[in-house]
Amino acid sequence: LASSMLLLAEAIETDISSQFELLTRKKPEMTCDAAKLPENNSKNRYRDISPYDGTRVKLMNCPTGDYINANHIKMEIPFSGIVNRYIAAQGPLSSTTGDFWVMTWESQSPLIVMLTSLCERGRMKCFQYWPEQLNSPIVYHNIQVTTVVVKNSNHWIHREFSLMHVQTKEERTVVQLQYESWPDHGCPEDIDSFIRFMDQVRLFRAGSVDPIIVHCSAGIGRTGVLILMETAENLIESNQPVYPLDIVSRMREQRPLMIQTSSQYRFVCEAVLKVYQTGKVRPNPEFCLTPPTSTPLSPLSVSTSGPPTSRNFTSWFTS
Ligand code: PTR
Ligand code: PTR
Repeated sequence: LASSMLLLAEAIETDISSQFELLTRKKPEMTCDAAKLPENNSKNRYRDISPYDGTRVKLMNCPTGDYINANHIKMEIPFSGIVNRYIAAQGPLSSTTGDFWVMTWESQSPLIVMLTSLCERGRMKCFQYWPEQLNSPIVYHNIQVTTVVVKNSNHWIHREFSLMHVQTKEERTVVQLQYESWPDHGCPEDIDSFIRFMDQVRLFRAGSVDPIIVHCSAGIGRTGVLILMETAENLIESNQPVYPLDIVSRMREQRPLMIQTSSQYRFVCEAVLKVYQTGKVRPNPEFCLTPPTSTPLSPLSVSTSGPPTSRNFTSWFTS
């Protein structure tokens, strides 16, 4: 039995990867022209990662122009009234740090989720865009930022920044949660700590109608994993089926390439399953790797009859 389970597990793994690999990585009809303008070229961390024009975040009052490498992402949870808003962004460069704080201010975001270290394997992944020293403000464009709290736990760091708009003197606090131990192109080392981190993210989102800002280095791979995870958790809690492929498609309609590798996709499917299995007893939602073939991929579909061709992810892993 053990060996046949192993064979089955291998088959599943191949299946998960191949389904994921078939998804469109970038919508051909969506342009990314603003990223390629001469004045914006140097604002992109990676030449091959550009935001769609249609959903890009436009800065309203920024001395360096309206462009930043970031997209608005909206994930609706049908029938629940929940709409989670995100800004998915690249990790700031030293030259775009002011732009990043203008974006944070103008979006009224309560929370910045950072899913990268500053430096990985000797390569810079993100500029340290906040003041290292406590209570030593730095002004970025027209936003004064003061680090007021730093708390370390095993896998993440909790910081709080006090922001003040230099002209209006309006003040605001923003929480930043930085998850460490998650290299780009990879997966978190520890599934349980990632799930606990998600609880923190959701706690600090606190039902906000304003977007939370999520960034890694490119703002696609790890950022995509986090958004899929929160969406799936909300679906499970509102007793609705979870179609992870469908969620990936919805994200990629709003920012290209979201979730970078099939192992990241597999990781997040496992994390969703774990949340489902260890969660409070709820009516059994479906967790299906294949969306119903009879309905289009978008918008996020809810089937009452169950997908005709799907295989139930749960049964693969519980037996
Ligand atoms: N061209 C870059 C590279 O592959 O190195 C783009 C890139 C970088 C893509 C990081 C994804 C990356 O991961 P993440 O979005 O999780 O920071
Ligand atoms: N607990 C998981 C398992 O062994 O099934 C750990 C795991 C996670 C294994 C991701 C493989 C994973 O994907 P990949 O081999 O594609 O990196």
